[in-house]
Amino acid sequence: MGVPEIEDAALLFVFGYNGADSHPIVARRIVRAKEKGAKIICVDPRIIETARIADIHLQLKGGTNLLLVNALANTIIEEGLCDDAFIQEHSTGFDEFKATIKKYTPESVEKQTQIPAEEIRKAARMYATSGRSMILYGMGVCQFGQAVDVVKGLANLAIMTGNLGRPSTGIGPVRGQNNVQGACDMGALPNVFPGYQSVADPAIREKFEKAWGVKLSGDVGITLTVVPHHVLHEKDPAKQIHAYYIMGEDPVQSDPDASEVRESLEKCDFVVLQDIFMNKTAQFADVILPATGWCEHDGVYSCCDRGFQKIRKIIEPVGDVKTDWEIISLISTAMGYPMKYTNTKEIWKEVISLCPGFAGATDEKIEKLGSVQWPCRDPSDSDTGTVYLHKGGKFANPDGKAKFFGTDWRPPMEMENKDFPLTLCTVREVGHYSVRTMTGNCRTLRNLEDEPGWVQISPRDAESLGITHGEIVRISNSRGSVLTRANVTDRVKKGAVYMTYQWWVGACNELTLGNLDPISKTPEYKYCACKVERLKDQKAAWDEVKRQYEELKTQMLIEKKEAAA
Ligand SMILES: Nc1nc2c(c(=O)[nH]1)N[C@H]1C(S)=C(S)[C@@H](COP(=O)(O)OP(=O)(O)OC[C@H]3O[C@@H](n4cnc5c(=O)[nH]c(N)nc54)[C@H](O)[C@@H]3O)O[C@H]1N2
Ligand SMILES: Nc1nc2c(c(=O)[nH]1)N[C@H]1C(S)=C(S)[C@@H](COP(=O)(O)OP(=O)(O)OC[C@H]3O[C@@H](n4cnc5c(=O)[nH]c(N)nc54)[C@H](O)[C@@H]3O)O[C@H]1N2
Ligand SMILES: [Mo]
Repeated sequence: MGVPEIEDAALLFVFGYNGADSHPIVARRIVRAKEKGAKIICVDPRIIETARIADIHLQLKGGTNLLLVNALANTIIEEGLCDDAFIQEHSTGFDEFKATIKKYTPESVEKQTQIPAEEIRKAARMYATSGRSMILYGMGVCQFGQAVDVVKGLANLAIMTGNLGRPSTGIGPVRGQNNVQGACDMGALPNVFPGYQSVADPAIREKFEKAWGVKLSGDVGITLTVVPHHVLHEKDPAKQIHAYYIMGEDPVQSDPDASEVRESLEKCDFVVLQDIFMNKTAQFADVILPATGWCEHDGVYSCCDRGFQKIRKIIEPVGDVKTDWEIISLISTAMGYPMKYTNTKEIWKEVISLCPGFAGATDEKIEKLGSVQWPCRDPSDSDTGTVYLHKGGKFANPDGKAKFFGTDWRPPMEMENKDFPLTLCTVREVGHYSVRTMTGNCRTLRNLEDEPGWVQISPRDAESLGITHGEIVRISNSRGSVLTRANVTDRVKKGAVYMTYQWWVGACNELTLGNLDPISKTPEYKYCACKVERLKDQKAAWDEVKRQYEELKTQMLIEKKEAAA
């Protein structure tokens, strides 16, 4: 699907995705769809903005996604709302799937999901019968130990109702950052070269070996989230990590279980950080390579809808910096493999020459059309790219069919307990971005919202803990303990608290745990146990917050830079 198609859906099924805070521009399309008459179903444990304009808000208990998704599928089958012709012609595995989800009646999941069975039925009917239902999902799906199964579960809903391969239908992973899709497109995944070409395929390896004049390994690499394990606990010397080259990432702030991340960085023999600002990880770096920011260089981004778009240099870089591609080229050359690009157009030309799915997305075409969505295989003007996938019910599996996957629900790994009675879920807020180097270096944004961040807590939990709105509280569990402010709000349910991962002092990743989905290796950022405590001496608490913040600002050179400006 393309982002503009959102407006023309007859129904939007927004699942674990908070567009208003995370992608305000996409969120406007959701509002526009509503204005055009679309129905909206919102599945989120919090009363987010989408919930306020939704026809149905399924305010489930966090961590119960697959129970709900399976119950929706169960209802669609039981009530005879399937698109039988589509299932027959375009899919495999339906009978097995049916057998797996038979036990997931709406009644059977009522208690755990905290959603009345009748609400689940209503939502299932609405989704199955709208004619053009589109699913948008986000981190409320992906950041669990069981994530890929839920994505497949959402795909099951689309396949069984024939909501695929037509405009304004389908399943939209509204991907995180402006270029997270591009990182994957360019092969920043452990198992593929650029263009999703498998490293395990000898013919593909041979193609890249010829083009680059090197010998390439067919071994699948590792993901970011298992690096600490490979540094700290790996017994096989061939798999141990001793040096870590980190580019555009701040693992100390953004990876789960920060104390383990720090331990692993300390143990690494050599750490390189290539970034545009000092960040928390910079403290552990042996070498820092300063790069240019997005206004200071040319490039191509891929939008979450697979659209290639150009970014352009509009100002001269300030200071002793180089573009990321120049730094990589220089390092490579120094290491004995000369890279001699003179501009990004040359790099792009090489990309499309090696990736059949991108071959038609020439620089000129992207320039002319503004956005070209892959697959785009033909360089001629007639191929303007692919707005939505699976047209005519054709799928990428060898048999051309979609496959149903029925899976059973697994609870999150660390459930609330006697010592840590609340669940912590970590999310985003609109005013600050990811590890906050970019927005935290901006005084205007800091004036709007600053350290130590907030923890959203329900009025009932706050009352029983004796906490009032705006007070500094301590939030802790077996892994760590941080200070933040209490945001007492009835947008969250009793028993669950929410922090955003933007804050350096109120750093929620001191508490999160590295329970990874077995396939995607994404951590369970959305669920762990914690406790929240009232602090009697508020002045001492604020002094401590200020002390920690000043220390971090000094490390990140923020005051120094501003004093100089
Ligand atoms: N302002 C701002 N914008 C950003 C970012 C930022 O840091 N700041 N980060 C960017 C990045 S990297 C990304 S990946 C995107 C992510 O954007 P989103 O996908 O919107 O991410 P989150 O806010 O983490 O989570 C979405 C929702 O999942 C809900 N949720 C929690 N648990 C569950 C559950 O068990 N089931 C369901 N169904 N929902 C649940 C949360 O309440 C939350 O509202 O945002 C991007 N945009
Ligand atoms: N608890 C919790 N933790 C989370 C999440 C959550 O929901 N909860 N979300 C996770 C998600 S979805 C994501 S995507 C990650 C994001 O986490 P990160 O990728 O670590 O965070 P970012 O802020 O996107 O940027 C990382 C670094 O890139 C630098 N940078 C920016 N532009 C450039 C550039 O052009 N070149 C170079 N070399 N560097 C640049 C920034 O200064 C910053 O230091 O966090 C994850 N961590
Ligand atoms: Mo992300």
